[in-house]
Amino acid sequence: MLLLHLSDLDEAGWAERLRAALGDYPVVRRGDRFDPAAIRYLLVWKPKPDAFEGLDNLELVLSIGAGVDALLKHPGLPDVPLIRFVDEDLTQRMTDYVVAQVTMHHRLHSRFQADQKARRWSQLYPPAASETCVGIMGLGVLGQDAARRLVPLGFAVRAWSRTPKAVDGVEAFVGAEQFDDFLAGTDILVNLLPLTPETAGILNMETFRKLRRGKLDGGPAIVNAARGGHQREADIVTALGDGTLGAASLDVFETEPLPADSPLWDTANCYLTPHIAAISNPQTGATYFSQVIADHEAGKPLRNVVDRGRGY
Ligand code: NDP
Ligand code: OXD
Repeated sequence: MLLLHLSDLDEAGWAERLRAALGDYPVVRRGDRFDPAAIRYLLVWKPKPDAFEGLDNLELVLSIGAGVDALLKHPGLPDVPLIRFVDEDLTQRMTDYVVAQVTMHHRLHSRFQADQKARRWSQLYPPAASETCVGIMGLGVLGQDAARRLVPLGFAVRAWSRTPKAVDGVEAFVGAEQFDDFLAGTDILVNLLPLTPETAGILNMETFRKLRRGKLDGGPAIVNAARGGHQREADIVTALGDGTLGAASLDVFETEPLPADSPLWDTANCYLTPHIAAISNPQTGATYFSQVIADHEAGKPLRNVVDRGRGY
């Protein structure tokens, strides 16, 4: 039996699609009557503290999110394989977001918007894409796709990962020892890292000061589409105020929803979206998770199992 435990999501819609995809296999929701001991699979998003109580025969935990940082911190998480969501539709949406923000900063959106507001005619030519370097932190499923879509647009693309990764047309940097070199040539820094103890707070003033200056009018830009825990928001406000950064696009925040009194709301050249860069689509999600269950039932190898030691 599959149990859905989806907070802040359309659980009924997911249940309907999963029932259609799984045929005869029973799917239940939290409010339904069922024997907890009969639950073998749990599909979760933002699990409540008691989410795993009584589920003594659980075989797999299925995460509707691609990122599992919060789930890994859940004190009740049992020691069974944890499968994260990896999906073309989600990947496409994330790349859409990244490309939109990168091209906006490359074409100096902040500068020309300010000129328009001031009714100021002031010609300034943005650098060519080939003169602009996008540095992507994280060269996993999402980082690789974003890189592959930015290269044909003509950008110089570099990326930083924990272990060596090769993507055509992308200059690769690896590990802590190459982090500063990676930053030194980056004009637009894109964060697509998982949130782990090693990556928490990585978007901070020290990092911003190491980015390349002189290519983008107003200063380098950052794009954070990964997790709020990666960013030091006070540093972002300071860096945008003193010119260390020219612009920032933030989809995720230290506290979500972003509190009404956060200074980020009113910070110039800071572009905020409410964690909508890439949603998990129930239609493709039902196909993915029903296939995971079918594979497991057939004794086939599991896909996209989270490595708890690495934290992603
Ligand atoms: P992956 O696990 O596929 O990729 C992670 C990448 O980060 C890998 O290249 C990995 O290196 C690298 N990495 C991890 N730790 C370090 C480190 N300490 N130093 C350098 N590189 C490191 O993740 P995804 O691409 O699928 O997703 C990335 C994140 O995006 C998710 O964890 C989630 O938080 C976020 N996300 C946000 C969404 C939104 O709507 N805002 C939607 C979906 C995801 P290596 O290749 O060596 O393993
Ligand atoms: C995810 C997210 O991790 O939506 O999938 O943030």
